[in-house]
Amino acid sequence: MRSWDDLFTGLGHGDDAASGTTATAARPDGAEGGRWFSRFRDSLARSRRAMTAQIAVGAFDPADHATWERIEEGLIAADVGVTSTVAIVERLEAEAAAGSLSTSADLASALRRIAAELMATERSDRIDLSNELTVVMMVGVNGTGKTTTIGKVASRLSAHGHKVVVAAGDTFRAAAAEQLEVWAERSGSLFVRTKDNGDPAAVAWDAIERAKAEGADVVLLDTAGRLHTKTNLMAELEKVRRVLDQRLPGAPHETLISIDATTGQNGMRQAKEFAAAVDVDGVVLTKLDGTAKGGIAVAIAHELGIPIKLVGIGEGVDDLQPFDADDFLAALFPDDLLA
Ligand SMILES: Nc1nc2c(ncn2[C@@H]2O[C@H](COP(=O)(O)OP(=O)(O)OP(=O)(O)O)[C@@H](O)[C@H]2O)c(=O)[nH]1
Ligand SMILES: [Mg+2]
Repeated sequence: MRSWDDLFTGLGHGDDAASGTTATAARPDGAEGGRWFSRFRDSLARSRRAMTAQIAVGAFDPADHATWERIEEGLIAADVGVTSTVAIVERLEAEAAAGSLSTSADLASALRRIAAELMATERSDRIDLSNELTVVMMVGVNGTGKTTTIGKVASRLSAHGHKVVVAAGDTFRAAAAEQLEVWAERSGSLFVRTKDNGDPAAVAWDAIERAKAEGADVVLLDTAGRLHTKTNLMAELEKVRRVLDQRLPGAPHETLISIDATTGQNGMRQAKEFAAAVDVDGVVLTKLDGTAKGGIAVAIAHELGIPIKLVGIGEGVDDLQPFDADDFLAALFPDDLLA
């Protein structure tokens, strides 16, 4: 097992397999896409409509200033954010001036290409799960979907034969451990917790001990999204990381930050503060099913410089998918964008 991607291939797509409905939706590149791709595309339809409502009021005319204003407004409406929007439109205008943009299909294809370039990061967009023991730590602002994502990941891992320890490092919020325990049971994972307001670093320690004792190969560590103060929270997360590394040098192998897509630019500002304090390897963009602002993915990858690895598209156990920028951008900026 080498990567996140592997967790979503090689098995039936969750309920699809169980219910006997086979995955049929075709991907634009002709590859086998599966139900998830059509759902992903549906969830972006609203973002696309928000954008085209702005853009499509007039004909696409690269020589007309109003065209560029509309494109700018459209990108902002889809929550691509000011910084990324300005970068995209500048490059589009330069290409138009060079004569390479004349039709709206040219525009859509240039949007996909430029956005993909902005979203490309130096960091690996994969996770290696081939260690003897891999520790994944989940961080992020409260309510963004950390616990739910851990539940979904635990279930994917279990389905692929991994032995998982789920650890309740959020000791601050009452009922946080109980919420996680439900997910742990559902996925057949081992569960580690401490008392309310206990030390999360002790939970991290216990989780490694338990994994070693029972031969588990993945630890998923939940953390608090909120404490009395932000400074306390960052210090706590730092301590947890130190303890993990002490018990298992190199851990955590993967720190994921969850970002709620529905909170748009505000959520991104909060995520920026988090990412500045904690070393983050990847983003889980949650609640993409409930937003007309899917363009936030472009802003996140561009402005944070952290790859989006997974997307949440619902509250159910199978509503988590690996992020594929090309698929995403094909859904956001289809050739018939202005049709
Ligand atoms: N629609 C939708 N809802 C989601 C998704 N992910 C999480 N949720 C819901 O968002 C709410 C908050 O999720 P949690 O997993 O509890 O968030 P958290 O980050 O652990 O929150 P704290 O523990 O308070 O810090 C729950 O009601 C989840 O069911 C998603 O991808 N789509
Ligand atoms: Mg939680």
